[in-house]
Order: sequence, then C-alpha cells, then structure tokens
Amino acid sequence: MKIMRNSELIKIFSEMAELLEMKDVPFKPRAFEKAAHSLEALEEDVADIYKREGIAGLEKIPGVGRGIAERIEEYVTTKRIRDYAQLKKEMPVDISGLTAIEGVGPKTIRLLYKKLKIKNVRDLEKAARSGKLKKLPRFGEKLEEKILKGISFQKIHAGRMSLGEALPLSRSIIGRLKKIPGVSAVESAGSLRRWQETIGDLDFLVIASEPARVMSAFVAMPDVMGVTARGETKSAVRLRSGIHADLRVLPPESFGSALQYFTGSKDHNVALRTIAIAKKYKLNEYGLFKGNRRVAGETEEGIYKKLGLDWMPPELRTNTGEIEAAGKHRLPKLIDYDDVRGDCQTQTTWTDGAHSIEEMAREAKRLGREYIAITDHTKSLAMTHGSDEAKLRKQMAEIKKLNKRLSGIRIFSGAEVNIAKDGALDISDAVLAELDFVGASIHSHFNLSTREQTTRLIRTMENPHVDAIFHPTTRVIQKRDAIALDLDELFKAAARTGTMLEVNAHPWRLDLKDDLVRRAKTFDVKFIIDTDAHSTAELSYLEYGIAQARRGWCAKKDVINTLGAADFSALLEKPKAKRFSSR
Ligand code: DGT
Ligand code: CA
Ligand code: CA
Ligand code: ZN
Repeated sequence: MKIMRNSELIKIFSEMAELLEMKDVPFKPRAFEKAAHSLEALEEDVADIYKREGIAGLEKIPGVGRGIAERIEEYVTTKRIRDYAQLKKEMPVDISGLTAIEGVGPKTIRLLYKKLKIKNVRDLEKAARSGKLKKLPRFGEKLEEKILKGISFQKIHAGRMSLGEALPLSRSIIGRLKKIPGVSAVESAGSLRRWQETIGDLDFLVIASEPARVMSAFVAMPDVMGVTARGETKSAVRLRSGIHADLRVLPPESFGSALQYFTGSKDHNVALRTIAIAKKYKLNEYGLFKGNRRVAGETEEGIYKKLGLDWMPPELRTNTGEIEAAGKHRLPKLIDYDDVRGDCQTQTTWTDGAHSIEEMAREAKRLGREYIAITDHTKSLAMTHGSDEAKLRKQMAEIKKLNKRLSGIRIFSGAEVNIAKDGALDISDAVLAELDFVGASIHSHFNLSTREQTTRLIRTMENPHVDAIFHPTTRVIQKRDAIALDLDELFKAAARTGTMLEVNAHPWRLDLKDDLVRRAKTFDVKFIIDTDAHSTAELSYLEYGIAQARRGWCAKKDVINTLGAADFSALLEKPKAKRFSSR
C-alpha cells in the first residue's frame, strides 16, 4: 500500500518543484523533485519515522536534506506547509492537470496565468479556441494547434488509469482482501490481468466462506470514496484515485469460469463462446454446461481443455490468433517474468536521474539483476546536463572503480545518445566504441514526415556502435502519439544491421508496444527490455516491459538481456551485423 501521508507529500513536493521552476529559482526545484522521488521508494510512513527518530530520522532518508526534513515535520505536525501554501496562493493553478497536456510545461503555465489568468485545462481550451493563445509571445498558430490536439487526446483517454498506477493499487487491495477471515482465493481479472497498458476499472474475484464479511470489508477500505452497488456477493466502489472497482464472491466450482469470463478480453470471450456452442456446450461465468450439467468451471484449464484448447496466458487473450494456436497446440512459449537478467537503460545523477551509479547498481542487485547499463543522456539534450565525450570518459573510469568494489552486480558503461534531426549522433565514434553498450533515441523533431523519420532512424542504426534504439516510436501513453514511421522498413533495417529494439518498460512509454513487438518479430528483430529508470524506485518497472513482450508473443530467445552478464558482454564484443546471424 502506498502510504497515504507519503503520497500527499510526493504530490506537494513535485508541485513545489514546478512552482519554483516557474519562478526561475535555481537548484531548489531539483531538491524537491529528488525528495518526491525518494519518498516514492520509501516503504515506511514518514510520520512513523518522525515519531520514532524525530527530524534526524527524516534526514536519514536518501535525498532528504535539512530543509526538506523540516517541511515534512511541519506537514506531519500541522497538516500544512507554509511556503507551499504561499506558492499556491501566488499561482493558484491546476499544475498536474495542465502539465498533463503535451506542450505545456512550468514556464508556459506561468505565462498563461500571468497573461490570461488561465488556471486549468478548461480555461486553456477556451483561450485556445478563441485564438487568444497564438497572440502570446513565442506562441503562434502551431503551438495553439498542438495544445488543442493535446487537450482532445486527454479527453479521449480520460477515465482510464495507467497500468503503472493500477497494478500497485490492485496488489494492495488484493493484500487487504486476503487478510479477511474465510477468504481462500483472490484474483484480479479484467484488463489488469491481461496487462493492458491502460485500465478502465478493476475487477476482483474472491472465494470466501462468509461473503457478507468480504462485502463489508471491501466497501470499508480506506481508499473507497463511494459505494455504487452493494449486494450479497457483488459490490462496486469508486476509489480515491477516481477508478472504479468491482468485486464478486464466487463458489469454488465456478471460480475458474468466472476468472476466464471476467479476464476477457470481450473479443476473446465471444470467440470462445462460439466454439462452445459449436460443440453443443453452454459457456458463461458460472461454468461450462452440457444441458444442465456443469462439466467444467473450477479451473480455467478445465474450461479450455473441454473446448479442445490449451490454456493460454491472459496477456495473449485478444482474439488475434491465440485461439487458433491453442487449438493446434502451437501456442508460443512466452518469456517469463523472471527471465530478464539485466537492465540496459538507466539514468543517474550524472544527468537527470535522482540516484548515483552506486545507488542504482545496489538496488538493481537487490532486485536480483545480474547487470545494469548506465545510460545517461548526451550533450545535445541540454536540459538534462547531458554528457559530452570527456564526461563519458570520466564516468567510464568511475564505473571501472565501482566494478572492482561491488560484488554480485556488473555495471556496464553506456549512454542514451540523442539522435539529431538527420539521424546523426552527438558523441564521436571513438568514444562510442569505448562504451560497453550504446543506446540511441529520439527526443525532438517528432513531427517529421514518415519518409524523413524512417530515414533518420535507419541512419542511426547503420552506425556500427549503436547497439539498440531506445523507445523507438517515442510515444507517451495518453499524452503523445508515436512518430510517423514506415515500420516494416524500420524492422527490416534493425534485423539487417543487428540493432536491437527496446521494449521500454516505463509504464508511461511501453515502447515498442505489444502489437509492434509481434510485427517486428516476424522480421527477426531482437529486443532488449529496459526500465529507463531515473530513480531506484523505477528499477522495479521491468515487469511492465516483460508483459508487453509477452503480449507481443515473445519467447525468451527473442530478448537479448535474458542472457547472463558474461554472455551478454561477449555478444557485445562481436560486430553488430554478426551477432544474431547464427541464431
Ligand atoms: P477495462 O475495464 O475497460 O480496462 O477492460 P476489461 O476488459 O477489464 O472490461 P470490463 O471490466 O468491462 O469487463 C471485464 C471482462 O468481463 C471483460 O474483459 C470481458 C468480460 N465481459 C464484460 N462484458 C462482456 C460482454 O458483454 N460479453 C462478454 N463475452 N464478455 C464480457
Ligand atoms: Ca476492468
Ligand atoms: Ca469491470
Ligand atoms: Zn530518458
């Protein structure tokens, strides 16, 4: 469970970072951002730490200095932070709502408030529609259009929660439900069980000897804002985060069929029911029936088996060929959640990350990884203080020292090299050749034509030192569309040059996404799955990327960082074009 008080402080500190950024205050925004990041990773309530050890205890939290500790103390003891209240008074705007719109950052928010008194997305839309935005300094027609597009993008996706928020929430609710006496099984079904990238609502299924007890406990959870339905075996609630959750209590003999039914997808279920009917069965959430006799229902396996199908992982249930494959006993053997052994994209305090190389490496080790590549940004991404050649060499020396000192984790030197408009890189080939692992990625010029964008990435892939393209389509879920690309041509070039494509596991990105992974695979493209972590907490994101690869029908052999550290390193020693040819 994300601890309540911590999550309130995370929000306050991130907002303070943005508010101070708007006022051009130097250094301080970074300190608040860092504090917010480290509270995210904290597993204990700050109030408990404060009660036990006072302000000195707070200062022991990584990323929390004296100033931040004092503000935490103030919040714990008075429920408010005075300088936050003051900042909000000067700038009473909905920061998280506005920054969620693509193209709107802290500086823009300040300008919008100063010039047009814009406080929220609704004000912003009105101003854009009436043509007031384009008259502002540095704005113009194009930015106004971009903002309107961003707002409509938001509306289309409104009401759905990112998997990255929904999964921890679901897990904490499952933990709570399991503790209720008489409960013997709890599962999360629906889109969450299929690891879909956004979630409409949560669906819980429970076996319990006393359903009434489960109902009262469910509607009384501290996260519950409102109860929309309450019955003997079924309830629905609205949670604080805005998402709805359904819960059903089932008898054991129907648990498998309910799990199957409520996992979906709807398209998968419709196809399955057609098969059932053809075989003279009736299939619903209570079981598989021949006449009035239940022939299966206790387990999912039982249902699929009676229909002549192999059981299939929920990630595959989209009715895009999995049912046919299951009927021919030709389902792919998917990569497992514990198959990935190293994380190949991480950022540190050397650029825009919140933690040092050593902190990141230690956390990666704690999570069971065998290796981690440090891939800080490069110089043309100026706002991250990106590395130039000299800084990269200095970092390589530091990594060498750390590798001698640390055991049980190997650190590879690397970079996330920024790709210019024409596909060129901002680091010399000589230095790229010295790095263990080089990723390259696009962070600008998102609006080029398909032709230009495809040529741009292929030129980058032709560089013999570029091992992988990071977040290849640069989409941001619910925020920014993928760039225009001739994907087939891109995938062909990736396979030909031996350039790996990343499945970025960050729940904002998930890039390449499931269906593109599946298509790339037909061209024999090889993948790596990375977290793109900018803090130790984000190193745990790997599972989201693995889920995406599974939804793209990937086997272990398709994903190169399933190799151990020695094999991975040996592979990188080979010339790119020869790495995968014998496979
Ligand atoms: P969501 O909540 O929008 O992210 O997506 P789901 O897939 O979780 O959808 P939800 O919560 O409406 O329903 C859960 C599952 O129940 C769904 O995946 C399939 C099943 N289901 C719901 N409605 C129908 C239906 O009308 N027909 C069939 N065959 N299955 C349904
Ligand atoms: Ca659902
Ligand atoms: Ca539902
Ligand atoms: Zn990055």
